[in-house]
Amino acid sequence: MFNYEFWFRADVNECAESTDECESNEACANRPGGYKCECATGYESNEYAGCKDVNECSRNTYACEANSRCFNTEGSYQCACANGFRRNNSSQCEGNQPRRQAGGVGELSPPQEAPSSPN
Ligand SMILES: [Ca+2]
Repeated sequence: MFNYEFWFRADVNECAESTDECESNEACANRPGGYKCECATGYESNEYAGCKDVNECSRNTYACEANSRCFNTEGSYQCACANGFRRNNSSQCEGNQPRRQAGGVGELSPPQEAPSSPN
């Protein structure tokens, strides 16, 4: 016997219709008869806290140009010119005053990570 109800309801795409209840750090994946919330790009599954941000900077999975530094952000990361360097018209970090290059505070302060202190 033809199951009309199953045929009618088989292919509801909750993701496309935005009726899913995935969190902002999750990506909706449509499944037959339902959907699944998976960690979005830039996040990974954490046993205790759901999808957590990946720190690309500490994992060395970032790609920043020369003379720039990596700053972790929620769901991604950003590159900012290191101290003494400025972004030129070619979007490269060039410096004519690289005097405070090492050990200084960056031009941007990372919003979430407290600097590690020796004590
Ligand atoms: Ca990140």
